[in-house]
Amino acid sequence: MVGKIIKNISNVYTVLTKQEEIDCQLRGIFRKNKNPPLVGDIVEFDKDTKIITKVMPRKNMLNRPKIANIDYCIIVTSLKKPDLSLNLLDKQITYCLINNIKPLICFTKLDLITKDETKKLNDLKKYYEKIDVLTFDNKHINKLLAFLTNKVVVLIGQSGAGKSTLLNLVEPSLNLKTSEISLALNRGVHTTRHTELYNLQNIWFGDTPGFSSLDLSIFSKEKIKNSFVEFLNYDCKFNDCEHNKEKDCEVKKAVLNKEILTSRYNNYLSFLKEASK
Ligand SMILES: Nc1nc2c(ncn2[C@@H]2O[C@H](COP(=O)(O)OP(=O)(O)OP(=O)(O)O)[C@@H](O)[C@H]2O)c(=O)[nH]1
Ligand SMILES: [Mg+2]
Ligand SMILES: [Zn+2]
Repeated sequence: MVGKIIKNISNVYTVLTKQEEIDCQLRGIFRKNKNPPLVGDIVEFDKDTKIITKVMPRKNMLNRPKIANIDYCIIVTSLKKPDLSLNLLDKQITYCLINNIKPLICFTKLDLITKDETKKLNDLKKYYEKIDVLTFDNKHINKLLAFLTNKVVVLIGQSGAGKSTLLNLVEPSLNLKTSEISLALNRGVHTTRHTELYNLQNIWFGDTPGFSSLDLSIFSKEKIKNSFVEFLNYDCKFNDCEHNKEKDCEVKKAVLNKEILTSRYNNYLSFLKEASK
């Protein structure tokens, strides 16, 4: 039989077929394998033993959170509690693009920011839209839903950002567990512990455990550079310009001219330092 893995908690993989959900286990070969099946995978399994025997080729995957075959990734980004981190936001955008997944941003906690901060947010939204990253917020989810019909969409972001809350807004009867952040640490308390796909309003949504940091060190400088798509609009003197220490760099000029956000450029330099080669 064939189905889609919609949930994985330790050794149990819940597979959805056309008729039902069936809890399956892995064949030994997968357990030794460094590349086990993921939530989102289409798999073959034995109807009697309920053992997964084969994973179909994937379109794409993420390692953190672990999930496969995604159309869009919503980067759920809290403005306060936990506070907005443009470094983490840009890192998540880079992470999605390197993995061939289209990122969107959903801002949360707009009710907790000042008028001045709202104005800054609107400028920020314009910039990200210009580089082809659509932005939404959790006060206007209908706009988001209309856009995502029939897609597989994974929610990623810091613990406490409001991922599970967003899905409860889409479908209140879902009633996913959510928790207030720790005020002492100003960060979430890791409420969601596993990745699970939910079909809500004809969209597959993946709720995932939050993280506080992401590691880009396995990626090359070249890949990181190419993920800053706005840099590709500039012709530097050297073709392989890293936009770093080089003189006569058009990207650096564009930062000075305020065509490129200073935060984007500084985050780029910080990611380069992390890169593998
Ligand atoms: N004021 C305000 N609070 C919000 C908003 N969205 C979410 N919250 C609150 O933020 C807290 C964390 O929300 P969760 O949905 O649990 O966050 P999460 O991203 O799922 O966190 P993890 O499961 O730990 O990764 C909860 O107390 C929510 O009620 C919002 O737009 N405004
Ligand atoms: Mg959650
Ligand atoms: Zn350059």
